[in-house]
Amino acid sequence: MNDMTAAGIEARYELAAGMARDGGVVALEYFHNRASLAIESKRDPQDVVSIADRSVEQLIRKAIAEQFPEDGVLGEEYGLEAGTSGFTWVIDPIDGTSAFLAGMPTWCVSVGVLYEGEPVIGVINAPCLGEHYAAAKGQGASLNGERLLLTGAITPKNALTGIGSNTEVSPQTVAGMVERLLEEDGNFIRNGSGALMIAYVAAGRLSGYMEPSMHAWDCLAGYCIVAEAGGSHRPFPTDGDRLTAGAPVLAAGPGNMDALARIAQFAEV
Ligand code: LIP
Repeated sequence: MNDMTAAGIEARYELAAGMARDGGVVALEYFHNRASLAIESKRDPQDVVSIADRSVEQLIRKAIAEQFPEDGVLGEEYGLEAGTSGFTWVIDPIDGTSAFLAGMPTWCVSVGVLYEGEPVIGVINAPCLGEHYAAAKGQGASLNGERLLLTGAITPKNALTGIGSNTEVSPQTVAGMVERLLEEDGNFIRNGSGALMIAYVAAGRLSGYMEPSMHAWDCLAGYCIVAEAGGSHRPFPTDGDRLTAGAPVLAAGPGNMDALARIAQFAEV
């Protein structure tokens, strides 16, 4: 990584962290007043959105446009605006929208930055939990300022593994993953926010996280945090139209990738 790229990452890292926090403040206000939110279905009644998601994404997009107008931006609610700098922001204003609207605390604001398609910044802020995960390429990962360093102590056999699902994936595909995990003496959790569960992998709470299809805005901030904490992740295709398409997601703590890949059984990239 040359000095110019490193300087570009440093400048954006500060904004990403600030916008994840500021977005979290706005989202938390809506969360406390969620009874007044009009809930809309997107793909189907399991895929929901409200003004909370849109307001947070608009806030973050405005700040990026003011400071880095040459950057690309991809957000869950307003899609892709291509840039010219090589940097692309991937924003999930509220990941875990279903949990958010149901009054559960497992949701977060996820802000990632790619450079030439690679995750180089990841910030995930979970306001209800008081947790702020942050990482930048070569600078390590942290939770509330405390360094995250995975040791490989947890495995699918002695810890929980996150499994995500949504209506874009067949019930049989998800059931197969659950069955194979249970057959290998593991157990699973799904809290409705894939981004937050990927952050949990970086924090050593989960042996890994797998989901048959997620979008870049759901997972790439978390991928950066896991990598900088010493974990690993499956590649996520970001070239051309694949950046806005869904793809399988797998993040793993040290030593767990092979076992989790066997359980996930995702096709090669
Ligand atoms: C959610 C993901 C979750 C997935 C849900 C949904 P959203 O994102 O974080 O892992 O299982 O289907 O995609 O829609 O709440 O931002």
